[in-house]
Amino acid sequence: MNYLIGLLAIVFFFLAVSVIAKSVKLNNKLSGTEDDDSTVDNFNNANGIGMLIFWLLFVILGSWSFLNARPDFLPIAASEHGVKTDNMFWSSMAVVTFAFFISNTLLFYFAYKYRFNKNRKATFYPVNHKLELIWTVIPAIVMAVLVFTGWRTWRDITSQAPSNAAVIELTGHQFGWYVRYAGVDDGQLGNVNYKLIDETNSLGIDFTDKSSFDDFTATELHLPKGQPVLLKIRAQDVLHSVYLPFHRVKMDAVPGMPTKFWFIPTISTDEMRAKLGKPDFNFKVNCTEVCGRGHFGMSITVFVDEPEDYKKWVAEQKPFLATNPAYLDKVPTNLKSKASKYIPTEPIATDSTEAVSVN
Ligand SMILES: [Cu+2]
Repeated sequence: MNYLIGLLAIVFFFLAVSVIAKSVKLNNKLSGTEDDDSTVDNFNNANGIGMLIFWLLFVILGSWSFLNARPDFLPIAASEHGVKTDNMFWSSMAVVTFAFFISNTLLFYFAYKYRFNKNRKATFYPVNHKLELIWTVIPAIVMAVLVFTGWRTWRDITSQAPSNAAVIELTGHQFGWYVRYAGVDDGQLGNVNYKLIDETNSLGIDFTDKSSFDDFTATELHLPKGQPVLLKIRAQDVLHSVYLPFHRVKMDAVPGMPTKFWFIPTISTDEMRAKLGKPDFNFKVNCTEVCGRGHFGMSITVFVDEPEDYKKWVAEQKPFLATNPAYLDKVPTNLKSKASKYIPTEPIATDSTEAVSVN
């Protein structure tokens, strides 16, 4: 439908030009002003008016297309830096659109106004240093301000995460995300080693590292509202990419090269549901690197909880070692007593595949 309207607009534009050209010619013939140069004059007149019509149509269609596409723009920003990058995007957009509109309006208007007229002589105007200085210095300042604010925002986004950040690991694989939390006790993720991967320990968690003992895995992502979150991102096979559109978080997951992204979620799931008027709404992590056949299914649900709810959820989670006590065998003798703290005295059902794998 939209393509049809666009096509019709172009066809009508050319029709309008040819009709105007013809009527100008006819008018000249009737009024007897047509002489030897008349064909050239008529073409110039038609082109001049055509320039104006083109710009008018461009502005109308451009504005319509912008307004029409609005529902497909990025959703409400639900993170601190997201608001900043959105502001930066829209202020850059405003500056660029303003400059584009002014310069092109003048361009098309002058093409019309100064079309050939045999009674007019062109002015020779070789140089004006003042004018050149103005149109060089002003854009240079504006560009410098845009680049500087961009650099500052980028520096903040890519800076070290605060030490109190919730550390969460997201590992992409064909086809899903493994989620691992740093645990309740040390707030540190234990080492992983691909050689230790087996059908239960899909991440290859290394139990010779005492930081691993309290780590727990999950099938969904819980984030505390208003607190820093550090995502440590890895991939096990091919390139994947972590994308949380509402939080303006996007970072590639690269095999053999851990990446990270830290941010502060500002809107809880409940608040966003109320804002959007969609009681079933959920934030999502999606994969935005086409990584194979099941790429489309690489999506997990994200819950942004109030800090106390988040704490409660974390406290309810069982460390990997607690659900899989058999891995106590992998713990070195000198750390066994520390590790066995996490093993429940009454063995609980080992349902590890469900706890670890996603999709
Ligand atoms: Cu993917």
